[in-house]
Amino acid sequence: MRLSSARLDEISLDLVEPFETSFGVQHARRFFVLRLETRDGLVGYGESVATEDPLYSSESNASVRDMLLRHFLPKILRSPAITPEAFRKEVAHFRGNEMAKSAVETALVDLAAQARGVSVARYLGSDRSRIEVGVSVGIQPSISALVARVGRYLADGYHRVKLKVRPGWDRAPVRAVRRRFPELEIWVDANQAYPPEAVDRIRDWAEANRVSQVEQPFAERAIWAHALLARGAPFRVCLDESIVDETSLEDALAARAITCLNVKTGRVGGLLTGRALARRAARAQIPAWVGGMLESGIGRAHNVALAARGEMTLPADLSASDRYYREDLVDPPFVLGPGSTLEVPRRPGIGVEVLEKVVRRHRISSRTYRPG
Ligand code: OSB
Ligand code: MG
Repeated sequence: MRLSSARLDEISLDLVEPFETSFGVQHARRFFVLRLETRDGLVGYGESVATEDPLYSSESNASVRDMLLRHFLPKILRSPAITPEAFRKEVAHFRGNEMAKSAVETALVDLAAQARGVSVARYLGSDRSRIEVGVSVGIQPSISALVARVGRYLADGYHRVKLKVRPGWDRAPVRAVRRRFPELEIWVDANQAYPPEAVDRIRDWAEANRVSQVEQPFAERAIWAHALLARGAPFRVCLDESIVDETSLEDALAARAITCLNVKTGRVGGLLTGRALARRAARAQIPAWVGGMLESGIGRAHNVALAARGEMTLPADLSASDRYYREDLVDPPFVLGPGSTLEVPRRPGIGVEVLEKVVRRHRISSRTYRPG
């Protein structure tokens, strides 16, 4: 493939309601959409999942923009034959910056799939036509608000919830949800908010309330604390932020610090690494599932394609478009179907149409780059 242009749009989309985690509250998402066009007239899209400030990980919109403008876009525009695999190799010497890499890689996968006449799901070797999903529930203003929020998501049709927790918002809210919904599958996610000393306390409230999975309670690099929590725990210990590449997964497995893997396309540099990590998890016999970063329909389509792979044995954090945004950037939007599922698009590429009119309405800036 040879590119004729790369357009970088900065988008701001208001969330339908604020999303609070241990690292902050998001009212809107501000992110980049990358549109690549080939000389043959194919158009591929990718999305960056970084936020304005580096709160989830060390990446931010500023770092993503810098990597794209100074390094990645010039490279792919210059290349006479660019593929997702070649791009991964060419940028491997740049440390980290996985979200920036992922924005490019996913757009290239969209193009490569279209060039082959298949969907991104087919391109990745995914074979499901629907994927099971759950919903990630932010920290709420009160416990009663949380119980009501969970109740509405269940009424919408979601089968499992992931409650965001942090010190001071854990035992009581989790217990209240458990009391109101005795059979519900409950996961929790702390986004690194606890010190390693909290191992016993976390085990206590998680076990008492039949939480089936605890995600990333400790710091990204606190592998040992996760291993201590996982030892003999009646719940899975899921790593999110700690796993950024194949080496970090290998180390976490060796340390027995991981009994479940959250695969996030943006965090690991794209779909190809995401697939490699899922395969490794399957070989280690630990369940894997696809996580989300409140993506628009563009990133969601890529994630859904990855979630359609057989290694993903737990429901994804990929909810319907209307759980996030009043108006999505794609058509059709993702809607929740029977059995808490989303349909995997079948058409070539991401399989949904990007609504350029809606993109224009929500964009803050736009620049187009060409070879030479
Ligand atoms: O840790 O999984 C996370 C959203 C933003 C940043 C981090 C996380 C999340 C979510 C939301 O949990 C998942 C979704 O997109 O629905
Ligand atoms: Mg998480």
